[in-house]
Amino acid sequence: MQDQEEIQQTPVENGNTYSEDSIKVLEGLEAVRKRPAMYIGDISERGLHHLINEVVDNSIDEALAGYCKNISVTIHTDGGISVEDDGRGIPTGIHPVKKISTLEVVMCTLHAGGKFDDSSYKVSGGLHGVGVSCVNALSSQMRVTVKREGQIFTQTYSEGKPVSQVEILGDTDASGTLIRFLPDATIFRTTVFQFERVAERLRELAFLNPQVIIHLYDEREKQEETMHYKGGLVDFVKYIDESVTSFVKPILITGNEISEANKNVAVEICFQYNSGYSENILSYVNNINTIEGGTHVSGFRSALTRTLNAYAANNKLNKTPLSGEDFREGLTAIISVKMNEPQFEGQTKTKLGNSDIEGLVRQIMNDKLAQYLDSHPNEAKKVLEKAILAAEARIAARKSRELVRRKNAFEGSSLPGKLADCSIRNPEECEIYIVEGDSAGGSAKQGRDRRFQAILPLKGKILNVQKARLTKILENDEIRTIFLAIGAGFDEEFDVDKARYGKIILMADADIDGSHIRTLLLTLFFIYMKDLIFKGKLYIAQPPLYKVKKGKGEYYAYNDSERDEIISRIRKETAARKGIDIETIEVMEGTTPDGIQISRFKGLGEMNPEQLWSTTMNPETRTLCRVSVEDAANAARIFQTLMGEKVEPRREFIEKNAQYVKNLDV
Ligand code: 0RA
Repeated sequence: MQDQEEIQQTPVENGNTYSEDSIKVLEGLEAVRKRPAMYIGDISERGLHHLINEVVDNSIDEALAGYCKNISVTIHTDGGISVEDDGRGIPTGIHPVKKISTLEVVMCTLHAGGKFDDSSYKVSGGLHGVGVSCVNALSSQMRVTVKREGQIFTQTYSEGKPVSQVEILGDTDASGTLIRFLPDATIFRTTVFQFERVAERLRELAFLNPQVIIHLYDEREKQEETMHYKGGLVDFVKYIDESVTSFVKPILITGNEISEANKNVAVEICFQYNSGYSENILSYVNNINTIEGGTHVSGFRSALTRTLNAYAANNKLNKTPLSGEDFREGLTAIISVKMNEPQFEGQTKTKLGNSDIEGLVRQIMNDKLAQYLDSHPNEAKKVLEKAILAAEARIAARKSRELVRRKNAFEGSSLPGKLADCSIRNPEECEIYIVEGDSAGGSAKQGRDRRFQAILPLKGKILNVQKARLTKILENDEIRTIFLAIGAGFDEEFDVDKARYGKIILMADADIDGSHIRTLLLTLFFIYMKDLIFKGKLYIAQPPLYKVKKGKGEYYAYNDSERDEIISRIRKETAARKGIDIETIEVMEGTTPDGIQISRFKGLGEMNPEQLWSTTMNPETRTLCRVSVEDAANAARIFQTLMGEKVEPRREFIEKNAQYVKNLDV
């Protein structure tokens, strides 16, 4: 869920000024190199990983069109990536208009990568469906090898421009495309690919497209994973709910329909109920995660409510009237729609807008769910019993909410006593640090710039909102304090525009406990204040892990490799100054008392106010991670694992991630 994008406060634009007559429309791949963020979102770790998606999406397109079965992705030791598929291969004949090889046209022309026929679904309809030519533009080297029509063709490029002709290497019976690229280190802030981050998206694609077999191999660590889920969405739902107990088998609903707009639409839905209280709906259109939902999700929700209510009425199962949310308590659902020409709307262009899809999904769900309920009376009964319990709890919660509201607990006037507020009132300029522990809270209060920084210290762990019903949540002091301080209301009445701060920053220790607290807080925001995340207002502070000291010089490192870099830089400087060679220095460092001292910060509380300010809170020098719900599937699973009732998977998960504490939030 957390995006590792760095929000270091440096200007995005490079400061170029354009005189009127120097303005020209940038064409082609030069534009991509000048403004990479416009094409791939950003140039952080997220943008880097997005390069792989762009290439793999083309291979998935081939699979959807029925021509490709295997996709292999390799992370090479030189930092490059290969993506190989056994599709038809990129066309190589002479392009009728450009009079050069179509291969070169596809690889070097913006937006020329798409399929030309209308019979297959295009995956590349979403956020940054910019194609393989963009990846080419942002690579210092690229090589494509195509097997097609009996021959093997190849061409190489640099920064998006060909550095060779299309050459024929020999004959073959096979077909397919192999693309190898090396991301341009002058463009990306980091060029190191993370196995798990690559694996997450590939796994998602493998669940959504059960016909493909995806193989991921990491040459660096000799790590590999084959992703092939014949069960498709059923496997996906089980994967997400692996650490919670579900009390019905996953229900699979599929349909192929012609939409009102006369297009072929494939709908696949799988859902199950677990003993938890939260609702978990993941939705996709053409393999793109529609984070903000849309017409397919509305169709699903309304049909779920309508069909279950009708069944309850026909079988005289309920005394209490049931509402939609009652049927979504403990629900994990995946909705996947494949269609032509999806329209994406919303804040992040991840909301399906095509209006005819709502009725189409509703119809398929109504018909097939009614059939399912009729043929599975035991399961139907269990689902309805759960919904009735939820309705009773909801009514109780409303009562206590009204009570709370009457006491004016969430409304503006009275701010919590623990909050050290800032003096500026304009939310856009203000930020609040939600800090774990009183001692760290104290340092933060002293170290902050009180004009625009507010501090809210929290005591210990907050309530796990995924495991508790609303009534209990409303009674919890820590949670009430958070809502009060933010001042934007609660749950259904939550209005992000009323938030008293432009940035909400979570600050916890970089250890397992801190990570757990972060997860609990993320869960609270994820479930009850999602819009803060959509609007990009939720952040995670990045305190340093190490202090490296040499003489009077003090340096902070945020991870192991930064620490090692600092050490070697100091050694080089010392060596240069003393005129001795670096090996001698290394030997001396181990023994001399005036050597380099490395201390590890065990917690925020170990830092004094000045240190905390300069390393973690000063906007000029700090690094913040913005929380995003880009990888909703992974976030959902992590929440279930950390919050679910099964202990063993949680222990395993924490142990596996212990040395990469940061990854717990990914
Ligand atoms: C353009 C047209 C066709 C296929 C492709 C591009 C294509 C691109 C990529 C990128 C990676 N793997 C790919 N596989 C195919 C259609 C070709 C035809 O009609 O035969």
